[in-house]
Amino acid sequence: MLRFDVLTLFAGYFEPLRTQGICRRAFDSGVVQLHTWNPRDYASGAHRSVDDRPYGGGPGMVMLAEPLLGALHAARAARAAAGAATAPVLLFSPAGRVLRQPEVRELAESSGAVLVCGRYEGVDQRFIDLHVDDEVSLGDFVLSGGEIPAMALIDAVARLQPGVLGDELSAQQDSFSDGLLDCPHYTRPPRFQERDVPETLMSGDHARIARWRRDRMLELSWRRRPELVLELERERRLDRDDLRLLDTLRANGSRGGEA
Ligand code: 9WO
Repeated sequence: MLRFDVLTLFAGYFEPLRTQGICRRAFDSGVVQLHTWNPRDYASGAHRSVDDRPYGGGPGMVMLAEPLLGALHAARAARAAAGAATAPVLLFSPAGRVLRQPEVRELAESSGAVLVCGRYEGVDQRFIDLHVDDEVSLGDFVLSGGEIPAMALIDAVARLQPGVLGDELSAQQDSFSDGLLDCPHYTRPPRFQERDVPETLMSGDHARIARWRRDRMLELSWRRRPELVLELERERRLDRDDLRLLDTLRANGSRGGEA
């Protein structure tokens, strides 16, 4: 069972995850569990402050270490009481390592994680140094808090749980399942604004369709994310047909651009 304990000042963000779409199924069936812990509940003083002004001056506020530690201890105790295995503590920040699907897959097979959602200008560095195992980034942009990255991570692992996607195969067939971008998809009608569905997809020839899809994955990945294709090539994970197409793509000199 996959259990997430989320340290957040804004537990309400996570409600839609429990009540909508694919993730809802994961929560309803109990294969994924989510518990939120509000640092404010572990704050001391009459004002129960969770933030204070930064030493050294400057704009904004910094999250206090103590209320976060109180929330972390409560989360750890609850996990232990529930018999859940110890889990890594992850903090979402653009300074972290960018999350990729192999790590998502690893997390999906684990017992979960404690997710720390920062707010304001950031978290007191001593809490990070002493209690955070890994910093996780979703990319080079700045948000107002770690909640949305936490939701993204939970969604990414929830959909990989057995029985959560209606069609078990679709989890395997998605972008990145094979280290490549996904191929284009088409549905009815056969003609839309003068554009026809690619003839191969209407042919009923399953082998030809599979090869067409694989070629489109390679072609799209080569144009937009050549490093993905080069990684598969290095790891010898391309078959002979893949390598033949790759030769053609290289000859056309279309790497990197959209030309
Ligand atoms: C912000 C930041 C910016 C540049 C370099 C390092 C940084 N760390 C943080 C940080 O920890 N920010 C906290 C969480 C508090 C402010 C809002 N936070 C946040 C997380 N903004 N953006 C993210 C984030 C997380 C993962 N992927 C992209 C953005």
